[in-house]
Amino acid sequence: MRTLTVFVVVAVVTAGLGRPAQAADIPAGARSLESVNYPGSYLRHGDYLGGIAAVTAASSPQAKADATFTVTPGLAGGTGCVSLQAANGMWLRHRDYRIRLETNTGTPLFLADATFCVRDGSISGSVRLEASNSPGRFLRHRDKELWLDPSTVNPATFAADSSFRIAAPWATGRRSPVIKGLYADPDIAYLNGRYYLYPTTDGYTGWSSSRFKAFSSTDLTTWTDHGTILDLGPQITWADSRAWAPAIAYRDNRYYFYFSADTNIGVATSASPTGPFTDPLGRPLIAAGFRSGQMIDPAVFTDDDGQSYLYWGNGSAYAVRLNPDMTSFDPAQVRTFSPPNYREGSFVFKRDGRYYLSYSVDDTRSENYHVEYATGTTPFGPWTHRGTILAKNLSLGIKGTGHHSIVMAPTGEWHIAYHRFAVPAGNGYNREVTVDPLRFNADGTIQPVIPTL
Ligand code: FUB
Repeated sequence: MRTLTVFVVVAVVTAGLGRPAQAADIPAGARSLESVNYPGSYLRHGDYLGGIAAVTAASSPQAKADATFTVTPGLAGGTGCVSLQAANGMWLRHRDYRIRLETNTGTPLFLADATFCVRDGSISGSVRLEASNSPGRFLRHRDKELWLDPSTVNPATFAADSSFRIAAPWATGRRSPVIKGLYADPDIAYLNGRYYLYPTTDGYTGWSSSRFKAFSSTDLTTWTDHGTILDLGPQITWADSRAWAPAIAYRDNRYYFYFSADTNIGVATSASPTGPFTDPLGRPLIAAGFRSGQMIDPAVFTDDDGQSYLYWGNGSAYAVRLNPDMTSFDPAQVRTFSPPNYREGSFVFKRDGRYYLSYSVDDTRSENYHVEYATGTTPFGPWTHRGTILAKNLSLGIKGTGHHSIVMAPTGEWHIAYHRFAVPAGNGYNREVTVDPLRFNADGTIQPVIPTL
């Protein structure tokens, strides 16, 4: 076996050195990188370290995913430089000259360590990856491990060890948008052992969609499309358009679907989280003009005592206790908040006895649309502003990150669903939905979300 390996190494390197190298390039998107001198072995990660390993059609889905990376423009910039992102959102970077898989901390050092400039490989069609911040050091395999090494002795062997053929991806690379197509304003919930996403259907100038859809998943990765669950045209008598920003709630074996329609807020009910939903009121729950600003962007929080609260607003944030029927409230009890920079998209959740109010800032058509939050001791505050938790990342082409919702998994981990401009060519009317981890510091404050592709 050892003899055969050595023969393959020598044969490929010799052949390679005789041929002109091809212009170095790796097209963006999902790719697998095959070792030039170990054909059938691919660049991969395992236990958060880089290496190479054999992958075949019979390999496990995990092995295929570990050998697949999404190639993006270099996080640190640079012409002809790229970064490689794994399906879990982490990036290949070098640290202490070892190639590792780590979460983007956003520091200049991380961005540079995760950026490699593409050079010609040892044979036609292969490439080498030179560290953007360590010229002369290349990503190479050594004893099946990936290191960032300079060529010292035996340049031919080194060139082969650091050369990779760009192959078709063994698995799907980029995991987002999690629901394919143009959607925005996702409300995420965990109901009956499944995650559900209820978004705005996007892709219409002026946000003029009339239909709401639902999606569900067991793993936050593979989502089932349940189709249209409410269509304003035939189903709602008092509005036809601008079907925006829904929210789901559950009480006593019924599901309550709150939605914006022509800048009113309505509520529809169903026995199933995927509908069909019907309008029990035949009128808005909150009519346009009820308070200042647009009556849009409902969100529901249910406290440990079973009391549900409705939040909504644009320009000002409003909240009120819902009556037990979930379809009415006392208008005299509506509270108004003015958190700093508040625009819209309120969301409230509770963790370790503390209430969190998060919301969108700026205009959804701006690349600067982002999410800030505040904490309080009751569902009505008073609120202490804590700062930004989610914002654009231009090095990844991620813009307009906002209108979010938050869910806790059965494992106790938290996730944030939000929309961004569709990557790469979207805007405020062409948005897409993704989900990323939400992490907390020991003092209960929220760590800035690391947006991933
Ligand atoms: O999707 C239409 C509107 O854009 C939503 O109601 C706002 O929150 C903003 O995301």
